[in-house]
Amino acid sequence: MKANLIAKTAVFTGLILATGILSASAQTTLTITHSSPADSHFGEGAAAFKKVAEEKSGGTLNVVIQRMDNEREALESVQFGSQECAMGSTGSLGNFVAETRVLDVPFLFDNYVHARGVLDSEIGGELLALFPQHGLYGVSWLENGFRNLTTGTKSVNSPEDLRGMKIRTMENQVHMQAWQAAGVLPTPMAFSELPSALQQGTVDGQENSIPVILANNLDMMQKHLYLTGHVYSPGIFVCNPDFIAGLTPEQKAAVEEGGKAATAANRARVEQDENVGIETLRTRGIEVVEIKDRDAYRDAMAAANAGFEEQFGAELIKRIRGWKAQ
Ligand code: EAX
Repeated sequence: MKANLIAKTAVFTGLILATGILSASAQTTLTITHSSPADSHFGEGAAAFKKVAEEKSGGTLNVVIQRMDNEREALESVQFGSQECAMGSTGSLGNFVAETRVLDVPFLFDNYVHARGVLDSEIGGELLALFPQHGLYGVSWLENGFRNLTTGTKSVNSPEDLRGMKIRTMENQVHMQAWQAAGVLPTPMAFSELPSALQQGTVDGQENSIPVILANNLDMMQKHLYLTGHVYSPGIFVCNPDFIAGLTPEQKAAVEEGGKAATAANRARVEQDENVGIETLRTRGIEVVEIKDRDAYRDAMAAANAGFEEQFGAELIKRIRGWKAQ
């Protein structure tokens, strides 16, 4: 009787275990965070990823999308493995994969075609290949957009006026060095802290892409928008390398396909925001100032260039600047 009960319990436990294992292997949950709201260039990238990755994995991947505006913490969590993947700007990525900082050099790219071309070329591929050495897996390059200066009460008629101003920057050494060269007091902080810093006036201004300004209503907290386009801000889609290594070949392919779809959707939204966003911002009330003499901004930051060449190699910078569409 007792033996029978033990046997039955064993079978029952075995069944529970088997079902547990089956349902666990049937679906793998992939949590991905992104900065900015769902209705943004990153939100659309994440949604496109979810659709394609779930479909191509035959339903074995369950993608959960969450918002997280502290991009450094998101990267730390991915590296640590407490979340599977993240999308956002490369603002703090250089603190993890130092080599990617070369992309943050101001006035490096002439336009979107140039920037996208470099990221899609072997240069972008070589950089992605370095991620696993730093505990991250780079799925695909995304885009945050060319960055523009915004200020609160202070107006800027020329880069000279920037001297002594406190400008929030991303937690990015290259950006900080460039602003410092222009006489600015760069104030690095996570994006999650930016709205309150602007509202409280702890900084005189900030710089960001049109998609980010629009999606996060930063224009409501600023009076002037200067279309400086001083630096291209890439985006990145990363996952935890052990998570990727544990996927089936079909799931891995689904993540890669999803990554391509994310890039396409994200870039399309940046383009749309760039095309109609400036007008939208103008009608919402912020003063939009075209910059006739962008070279003046380039010159103001030029003192940082020698340091950048030393850090990243003049050869690589030249290779990026000289990229031409095939
Ligand atoms: O979502 O921190 C920043 O300014 C970045 O542009 C961020 O990606 C915003």
